[in-house]
Amino acid sequence: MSDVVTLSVSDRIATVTIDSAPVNAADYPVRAGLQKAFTDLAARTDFDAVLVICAGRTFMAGADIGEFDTGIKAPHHQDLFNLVESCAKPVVAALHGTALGAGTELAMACHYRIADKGARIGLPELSLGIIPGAGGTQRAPRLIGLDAAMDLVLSGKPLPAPKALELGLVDEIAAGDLNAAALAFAKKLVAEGKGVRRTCDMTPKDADKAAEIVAARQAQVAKTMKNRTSPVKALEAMAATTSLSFKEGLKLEADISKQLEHAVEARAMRHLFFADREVRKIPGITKDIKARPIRKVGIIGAGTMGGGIAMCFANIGVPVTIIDVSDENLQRGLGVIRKNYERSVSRGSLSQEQLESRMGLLSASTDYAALKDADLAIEAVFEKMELKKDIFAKLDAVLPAGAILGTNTSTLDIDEIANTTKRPADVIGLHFFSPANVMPLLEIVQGKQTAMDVLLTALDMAKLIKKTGVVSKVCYGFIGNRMMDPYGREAERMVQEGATPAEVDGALEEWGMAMGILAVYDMAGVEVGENTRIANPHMVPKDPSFYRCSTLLVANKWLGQKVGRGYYRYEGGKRASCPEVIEMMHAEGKRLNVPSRKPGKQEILDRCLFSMINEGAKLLEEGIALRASDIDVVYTAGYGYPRYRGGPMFYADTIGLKVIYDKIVEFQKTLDPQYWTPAPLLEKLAKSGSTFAQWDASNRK
Ligand code: T1G
Repeated sequence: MSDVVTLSVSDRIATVTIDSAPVNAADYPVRAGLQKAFTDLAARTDFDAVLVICAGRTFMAGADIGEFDTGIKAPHHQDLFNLVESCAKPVVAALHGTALGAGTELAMACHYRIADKGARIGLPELSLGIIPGAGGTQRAPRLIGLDAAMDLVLSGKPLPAPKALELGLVDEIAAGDLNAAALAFAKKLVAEGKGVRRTCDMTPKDADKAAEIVAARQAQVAKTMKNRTSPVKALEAMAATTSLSFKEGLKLEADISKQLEHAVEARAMRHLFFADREVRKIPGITKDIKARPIRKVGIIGAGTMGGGIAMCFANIGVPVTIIDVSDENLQRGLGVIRKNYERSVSRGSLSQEQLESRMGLLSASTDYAALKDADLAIEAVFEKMELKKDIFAKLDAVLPAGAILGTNTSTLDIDEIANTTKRPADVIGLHFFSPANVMPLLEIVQGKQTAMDVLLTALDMAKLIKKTGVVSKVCYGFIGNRMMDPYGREAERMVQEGATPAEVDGALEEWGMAMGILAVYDMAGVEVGENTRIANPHMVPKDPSFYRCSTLLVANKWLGQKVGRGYYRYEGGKRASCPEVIEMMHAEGKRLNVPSRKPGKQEILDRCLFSMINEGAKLLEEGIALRASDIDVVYTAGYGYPRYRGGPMFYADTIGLKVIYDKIVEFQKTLDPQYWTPAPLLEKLAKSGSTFAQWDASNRK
């Protein structure tokens, strides 16, 4: 027997135990061990039932995702799970932690399933650009019905055990110890003479409604998962359960899996799976460095950002004290937080009791002395350096030694702020994205003097509050906003040249951006960018046409969604083109002698996406971003960049850096040389036929 899969028989119950940290992924050793165990069992008669259990923190959490790039050796998942299902005696899977992907498929190939009450069971393969490839598309519909199976696969969200029980995905929820309950369940099966119950022999209970179910799900995919292949193919494979035999359906599933595994969509999403975890690996944070405790948090500023950040900590049970200059501000801020929680209660994602316990963790004061026992304070006030310096001086005076001083600034110089304190090593940037209690991205901005244990604490904190923390060094706009600058500039410029906001945003949204950049400005407030440029005149080129569109909108107080008009008009939550604004911008372009032209969709994409990539290359060579894959995480987690494109730098690699470089050189001639100078790193990689991925690999410490 392998050391990751063991087989034992006691009291005529066989137990197959998988023990392969960290998540019992179905890598080759696990698959080979499982194959050996069930091959041995096929030749034995000294048992009446089989338990399949996993050691460690979770039941099998899927195939080994890394194997897709290195090659998957036999035994292949489908064949292996068919072997499990063919067992002549009843096989019971005991599920705990997160049974995902191949883990759920293994469980469905077993004859019965018992789950720990906290277990979650899912088929998240679409998040990797593939479909369940270990029999899941054929067994899930047979077990829980076609529509429920399609919902499970399309959502990718793991089901809590009670819901899985309700759907028939599990047969019982363990009252106490899972393994003991599973053993009792198996013994009861034997005592009651209940034999095998093979999923492959079942028929989807809603097979008679297949046509309408499939049509509805196809419409859902067309609307919410555009530009993607895997969701469409997943529906095709699952629909086959009502027309093909189990064996034919498995063949279809295998053929589709083969087609998808190395397509760009799957490679992009696999890249992000690992990139999302790579961000936590920071050179210089060695094993001996320990994170500081975070037992109490102070938030300075009871506005939208401060309130959202406070919720992040209250959500994980950490007490928060909110500081502001007046009780009126504090009460308003607490009121907004309560409203946010009440919305979650009305949606059913939070109980009233949870609401009250979270609100109970929030206290408010106008006196900084209330922070005398805080381990972390995060300033989230207006973007004005003098104001922030004043706040940091107050924090420096009251916070206990060892406390961490964080600033939520999105553009100002962390080092300048740090130097106003006596403890610059304890100062760090924690750039949340609005709404802070929702958006997953957190830019962790490492100042020149930020201590390594402070950086580690911030990374651990990000995981605790369920954020994707990405480390950036200090520059104007850090990673995300620095790259958004040229992206937005090109969008605005094309409107001055003669395009309309709807044409620019439409091309970007058709390509896959969640929202076009001009609509983003309307959502965030057109004045935000304008105020930042006013506060940082040194950052704005002398070119008078630069960002003139938003300047004009701000001058007219057309600040975007909140006032009903900006680049667009907003009626009933819908955005519509605004002829008056378009005319005003085209006239301004003419007044400033911006050459009139009508960029087509491809030019819109190239100018917006390649300007972003060029800036990303500069961030890498300046050492602001540690990895190209970190930039991909920033853009997919915080800027609505489609995950199935892998992020700006991955996308660049799929286009080819030479193509991008040549296009930028062309723009340098035909557009504006001050904006279209190829980043030296991009030029170097393009000319050497290299990729950003190779740059990352060569720089991995
Ligand atoms: N394969 C390889 N490595 C994995 C892995 C997997 N499936 N899951 C986790 N890891 C690594 C991860 O990279 C990290 O490594 C460490 O384990 C801890 O993970 C045939 C084709 C289970 C909810 O999509 O969702 O089955 O960074 O930091 O926050 O149909 O891991 O420490 O070196 O995420 O506690 C489907 C993916 C695969 C589940 C735990 N399964 N994993 O979260 O820990 S495709 C998935 C997760 C498939 C079949 C198809 C999470 C988790 P390192 P972590 P966590």
